[in-house]
Amino acid sequence: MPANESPRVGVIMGSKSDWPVMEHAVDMLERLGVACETRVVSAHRTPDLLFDYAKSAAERGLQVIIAGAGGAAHLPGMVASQTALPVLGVPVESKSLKGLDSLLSIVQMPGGVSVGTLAIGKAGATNAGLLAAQIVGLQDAKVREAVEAFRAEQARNVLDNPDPRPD
Ligand code: RP5
Repeated sequence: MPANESPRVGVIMGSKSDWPVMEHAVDMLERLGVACETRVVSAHRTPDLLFDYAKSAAERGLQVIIAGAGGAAHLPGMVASQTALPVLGVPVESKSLKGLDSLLSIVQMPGGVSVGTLAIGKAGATNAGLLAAQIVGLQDAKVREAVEAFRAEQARNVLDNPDPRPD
């Protein structure tokens, strides 16, 4: 991906401590050639920044926002309330409730403000990156081809290794 390409996906998270999960979204976007930006934006610790970030996202050229948070995870929903861009929420695993709290906080949006909620943890972050690329790919044939190639490779890996026993 060209270094000077402007970001089309914003990957934000409530805390630095979310990075080990959210980096999987970034890895997938990079793999599929989608430029992204990353930053910590906390719904509770930096609410003004959250509003500024979400309100300016579309005019800055972002097409999708991925928001990851744990515990009382209000970040994705609050971002969605301030932008018409698609928002993908990733529930980060919490220490006390293993991410069930994060999942329910993100998935139970009231009708009228949507957040596309992914699975808890690494799988959710990975799929958020993939889904964001699929959305970007609606208008970008190169990204669409990268998604198709990724899926074909994944299928080939399974078909080429049918034996479930360890090597
Ligand atoms: C949430 O609180 C963050 O998204 C994080 O998952 C959780 C804990 O944050 P730290 O106390 O580790 O900064 O806002």
